[in-house]
Amino acid sequence: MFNLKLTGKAALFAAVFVLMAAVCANAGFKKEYKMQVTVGPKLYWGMGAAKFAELVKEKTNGQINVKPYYGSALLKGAQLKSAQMVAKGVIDCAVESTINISPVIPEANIFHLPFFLNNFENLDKVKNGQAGKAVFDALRAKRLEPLGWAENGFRQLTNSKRAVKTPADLKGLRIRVVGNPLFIDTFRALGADPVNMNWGDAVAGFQQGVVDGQENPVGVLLPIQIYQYHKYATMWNYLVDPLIFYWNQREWNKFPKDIQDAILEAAREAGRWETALSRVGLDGDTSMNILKDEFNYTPEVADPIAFMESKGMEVHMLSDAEREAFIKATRPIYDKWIKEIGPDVFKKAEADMAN
Ligand code: X2X
Repeated sequence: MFNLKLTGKAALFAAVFVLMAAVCANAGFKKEYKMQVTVGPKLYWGMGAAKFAELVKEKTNGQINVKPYYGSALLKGAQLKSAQMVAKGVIDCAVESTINISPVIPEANIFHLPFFLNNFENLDKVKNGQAGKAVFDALRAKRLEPLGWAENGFRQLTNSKRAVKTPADLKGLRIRVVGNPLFIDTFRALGADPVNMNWGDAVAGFQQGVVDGQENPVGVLLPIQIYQYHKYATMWNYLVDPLIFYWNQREWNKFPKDIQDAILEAAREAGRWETALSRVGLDGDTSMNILKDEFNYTPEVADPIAFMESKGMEVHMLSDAEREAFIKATRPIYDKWIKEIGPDVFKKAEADMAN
């Protein structure tokens, strides 16, 4: 009798426990997962963040709510703190440029060696190859879970003073760069006068003429209407910044497998869409066809170069012969930066490109 009573009580406790566990599991998700985004919602990168949030909601049946905080609002503009703050769990996730994660992930600077990866084919080989894997492994080692790639794009030079076709043309120009020291070294090697500035201050800097020029991809330059401030563009593909979707690892590991799979799928799809958007008109018809065929999406600007010209810009396409002088001027910084990145990662990238 006594035993039976106990068994009955135990069963009741067990049932209550199971019920509570189930309730907790559902309530275990946060109301909102905060996402760091460096730029605003109109830039292609920002549009990719919105797409990701929308797809996460859809694919998790509304269980996971990602909220993008644009303009590095969670970091008070300090874009280079992104990886550190997501690793700490102050921010849940991000879609971030490799440039901005490099203080925590020096391997990510493999994409920023000047005139190293200068076309989409090489970029894709490196992202999908051994070097890309090394960057993802480095994120995991810092308690950041990488979910997938997107793209800010190959960075192009614009300025208000003169056409730039040789390093001599850059001499003395004040060029706004991100506060990643690799960029300072590169522009000093080219004879320019680089100025560190967070993105949050940069557009006002262009407007007020605090700097003469800048370097950013077309997916940033068109939405901020760079043609209002700068007449000259040099399309030189001198380096690229892919974007990475990543999540605080502790939070990530709390998700059940089906939620993880849904978020990974959202990152893959949003990344494919945003990468195509950032490449439209720069890779023949390839990206335009991806957007039309896979996403039934027509971008506003089909040809970014023609668009900039239609706004009065003088756009110079750097030729291979002209590129040689820029390569020669920037090679002296390679030794130092290959050491910082890791010589093994550099070798992997070279091998990926040779594949
Ligand atoms: O600050 C920049 O130039 C930007 C927006 O491209 C990055 O965040 C790397």
